[in-house]
Amino acid sequence: MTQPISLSRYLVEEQRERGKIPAQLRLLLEVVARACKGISHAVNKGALGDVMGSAGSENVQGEVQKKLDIIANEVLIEANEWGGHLAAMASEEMDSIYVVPNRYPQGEYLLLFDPLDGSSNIDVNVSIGTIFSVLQKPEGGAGVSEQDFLQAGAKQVAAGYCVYGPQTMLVLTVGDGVVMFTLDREQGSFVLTQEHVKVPEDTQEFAINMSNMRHWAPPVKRYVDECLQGQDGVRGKNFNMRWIASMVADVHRILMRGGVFMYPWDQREPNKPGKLRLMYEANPMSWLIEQAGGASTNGHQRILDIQPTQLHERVSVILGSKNEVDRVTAYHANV
Ligand code: P6P
Repeated sequence: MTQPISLSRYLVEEQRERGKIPAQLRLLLEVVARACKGISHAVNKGALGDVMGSAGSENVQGEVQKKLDIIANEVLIEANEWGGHLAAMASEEMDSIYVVPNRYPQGEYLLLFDPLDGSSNIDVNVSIGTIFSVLQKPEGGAGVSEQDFLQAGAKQVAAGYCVYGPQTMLVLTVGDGVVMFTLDREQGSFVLTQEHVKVPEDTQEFAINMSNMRHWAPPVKRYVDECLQGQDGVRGKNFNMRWIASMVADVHRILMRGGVFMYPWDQREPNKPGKLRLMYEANPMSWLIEQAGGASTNGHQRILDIQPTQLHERVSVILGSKNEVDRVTAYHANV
């Protein structure tokens, strides 16, 4: 029986055998994974751990923070600030960047995260997750500023998520395809359970919040209407719909069996390009999807090519099976 491959062994081999990552990035990813194990432990306690419900505060997005949002944010900050591989961190839960304190050595990487995405699902026991993205701090310049984070998603050196569902799974790319690890709670370690993850180019499953239909732009409405017409319509096949309201869980399903996920611009807040955040939701998820052979656009351009202007800027997201994303994007071009 072949020896199971741990996350640590996979990362050492990515560094030593395949030369895909330097030691400092390997160390950073090991620490992020360890922090996710800690978050998983807190999430799994539920009502037994006094971690449910809201914290009585709002985040930079004006959203009510759950206790677990704050706990997860603190776990990631405390796990990563002392290691010497980071210059600074940015989080959905913090207004501005967190510069590594002077008492610790500064590193060359920038870590961005949504510490607990989908937190509206916490109190109803539906899968949630941590999303993370790693950038290299630009060369030169003393210190580190928010401007250093404003890099296109194509500049990421690592990206992934940890989904806290029936299994706790870590899904990762360092630009060498997508790999999945399952947490072995008896060993306390992530074990490689899937590599060479591929998103089928076609699908019969779409994910969107249908309650917003009356607010959508025509290209999105056209695409969904055609899916709903099923085999009697222009698509000539029936479609299924899923919406978990937890991006991590919806993206995980798409990585496992294909599909298209859409959180498009809509008329409810016309001045906002979309609901989801570019830097620590759309960019890491888009890189994972592209590394698995899928596509990801904002309806007009590749999400990974978008040059950010603000740390917490939002973006319209259409990602998943390449042929479906191409179709929705083409409908936007024909407006
Ligand atoms: P809605 C969770 O709050 C989140 O940011 C994503 O994880 C999810 O896809 C989306 O928002 C759900 O939004 O409007 O359907 O509740």
